[in-house]
Amino acid sequence: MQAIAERLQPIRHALGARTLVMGVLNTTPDSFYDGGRYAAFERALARAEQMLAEGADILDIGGESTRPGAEPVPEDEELRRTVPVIEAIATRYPQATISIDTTKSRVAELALQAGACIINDISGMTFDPRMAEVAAQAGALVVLMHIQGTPRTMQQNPHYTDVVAEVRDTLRAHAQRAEQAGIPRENIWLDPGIGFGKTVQHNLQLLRHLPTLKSLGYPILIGTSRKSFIGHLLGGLPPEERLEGTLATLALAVAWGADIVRVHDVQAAVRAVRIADALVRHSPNANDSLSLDRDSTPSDCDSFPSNRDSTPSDCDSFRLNRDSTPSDCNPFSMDRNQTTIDRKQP
Ligand code: HH2
Repeated sequence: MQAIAERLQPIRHALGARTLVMGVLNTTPDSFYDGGRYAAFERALARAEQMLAEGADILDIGGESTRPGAEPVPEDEELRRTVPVIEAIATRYPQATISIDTTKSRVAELALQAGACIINDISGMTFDPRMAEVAAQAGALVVLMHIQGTPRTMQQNPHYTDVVAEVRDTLRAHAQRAEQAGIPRENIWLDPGIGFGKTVQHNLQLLRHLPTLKSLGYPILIGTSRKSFIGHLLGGLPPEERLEGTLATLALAVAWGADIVRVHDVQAAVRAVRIADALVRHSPNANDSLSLDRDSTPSDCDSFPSNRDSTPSDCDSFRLNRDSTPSDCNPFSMDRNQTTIDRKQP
């Protein structure tokens, strides 16, 4: 099997040139959207194949639901659900980039041995003190997410004085701890944790203020896919009817600086982010994002800064004011004051 550094090469190459799409594959019976669909081994493999064919850059394999109220899954059970699937995907599709969605260091360790090269830890490596050591020793890339509380309790009463500043500071601290543990900077991605101890308004504020999180200097991953805030904003739609809302969040997240999106619907998401990329990154050819933009005129180019890290003052013609406060700029004005939270879905 390839070394982890080699397995990470394809995504290192593509990162920044286009938005990477991470496809969700939960081998759980109870995940809020795909629970039970891919718990059987053959179904999980078929789903992996489908997501790769649809253009997934990364497959994120999870064996424990982290939906609000979820109880922890014993380590043995999580291993039983995830490791054989990872091993089989890595064998059948050696080019696939596989991520393990876990907070347990032993699960991460065995998943890396089975063929994963990314650890996606919703606790930002805080639930298991050995996680950072496992990641550092293996040379794995880590996704460090923000969560307030634990999945069991996080939606009981999410509270922040300034959600954007608090999430930014926590993510900065996660990254610093990771680097101190020996994980190189280029192996760290950050994620504000949409739906993890957040009200609808908290989620919206974090999305609008992605440039603040981006200013930490790490790639940003966003996981809005079919989450409950989308259902709330659309009058209570169930997860099955949240695709269009999800795609809207993806396009704006890309415009606001997201580098990786974690989604259930790979084909739809790939199509949406390619268009967003064409607008934001000047990469108009969906299949070759590094090709030259032969159709763009100089005036097209002048109207938008090619550097997405530029400050709003650099890009006066960019209509979305990336530093505006929620009250200035509320594209979701339908439900500005909504604070209700769904207890079953992130
Ligand atoms: N969301 C979920 C799980 N893992 N990881 C990251 N980095 N970011 C996220 O937003 C995120 C995540 C929840 O979605 P899902 O896996 O579909 O549901 P469940 O936790 O019920 O399995």
